[in-house]
Amino acid sequence: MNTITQASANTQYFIDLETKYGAHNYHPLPVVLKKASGVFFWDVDDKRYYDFLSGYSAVNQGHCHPTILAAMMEQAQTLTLTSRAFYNNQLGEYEKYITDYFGYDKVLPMNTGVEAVETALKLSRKWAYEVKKIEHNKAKIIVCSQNFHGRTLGVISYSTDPTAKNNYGPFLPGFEIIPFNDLPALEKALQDKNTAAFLFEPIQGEAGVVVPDKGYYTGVRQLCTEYQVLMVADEIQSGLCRTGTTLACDAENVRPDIVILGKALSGGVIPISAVLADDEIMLTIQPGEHGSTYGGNPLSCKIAIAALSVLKDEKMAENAAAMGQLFREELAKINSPFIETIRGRGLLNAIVINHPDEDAAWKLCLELKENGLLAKPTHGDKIRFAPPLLINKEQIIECVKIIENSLQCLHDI
Ligand code: IF1
Repeated sequence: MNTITQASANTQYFIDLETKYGAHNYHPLPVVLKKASGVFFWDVDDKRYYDFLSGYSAVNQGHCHPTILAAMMEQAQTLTLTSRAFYNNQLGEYEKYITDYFGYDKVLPMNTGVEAVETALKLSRKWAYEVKKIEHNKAKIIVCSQNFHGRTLGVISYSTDPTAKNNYGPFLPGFEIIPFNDLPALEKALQDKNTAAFLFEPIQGEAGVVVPDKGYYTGVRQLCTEYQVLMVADEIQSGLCRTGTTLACDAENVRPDIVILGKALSGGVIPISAVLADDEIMLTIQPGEHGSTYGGNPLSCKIAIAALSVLKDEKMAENAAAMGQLFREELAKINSPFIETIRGRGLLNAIVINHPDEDAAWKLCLELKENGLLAKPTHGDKIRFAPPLLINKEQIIECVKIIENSLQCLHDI
């Protein structure tokens, strides 16, 4: 029975405000949230929902985590921003903490994920000219089709999604696009002696949670080493315990040359991102050659240390691995004719919908909302399911039941 109801007056009021006064660069689900804690949201009518998007994996630690908020509130009353024109007593402590945490010589702190991706692209090019000694202005960076690395002009230059780049040209040159999860294609592209780096998502999130074959990370590592090309892992969405290991590349004990972090580095509190690399790469950038007003600000440093410590102290990688396995197994038991594929690793999962109605995934998400679970389609027929990593067994079972009940609506459309 299709139970999708008209939005309440309260909900409609806030939707109308955003429609009238805000840019229309999103098409949100018709729900207006006012409060969140752990795995739950509450809307303006006090209805509770399971959050199965986690701010696109920015809220791995759970909404409004008390440890992270406490760190934020303490620092917010003390010192929030010095700029990098001066030293402060938080940045060095954070830099030591995060480089020890991930095992790299140095970190370059930024704010949004895409700023960190752009930083990694600049580092890769600078390293190629100054260390690998490739021809000036000839640096090539290999990327994968169906990639998503952010929304700046530089980064969308190598997007293969027309929606992300339509009428935004001209674009940044110097990229070659190969298929994801294709080692022979990578080796072929690496024959170009001017190759600086291979930038990839260990699991392609926006493409619909595309998980590569076992051994892919190992193969990438071997090829990048053999051809003296930087292996650059964009772990902004796949990292920070989301896929059941600290970094997705840890699943094969592979160490990228550059690791890019964002999203859950702040636990969903404020934008914090980071680029990790060893000295040979990181020290190619000299004073004045890169920066950011808020990058590495004292408030972010305190928040990020708390966000990282929570992941480890609360064993969130282990829980993500166990709960993700349970989620996929329980989903499979539904045996729904409308679920074509279930895929993912840890608590980064997605289903591919099988239905003649091209809006079936959207309509299912509306039904899920009515039944108390918030998720959103990606690229039409795929629905990403990514709850906060502290979700427990009983909650997983309850949410699979909600998904099973909601799937019934697809019989009626
Ligand atoms: C939107 C997608 C997810 C990312 C990876 C870099 C960035 C992202 C692997 C840039 C950001 C966000 C952006 C947000 C929706 C969301 C998203 F649907 F766009 F593709 F998660 F899959 N690398 N992803 O996933 O980080 O600059 O946004 O901090 O733009 O709609 P950012």
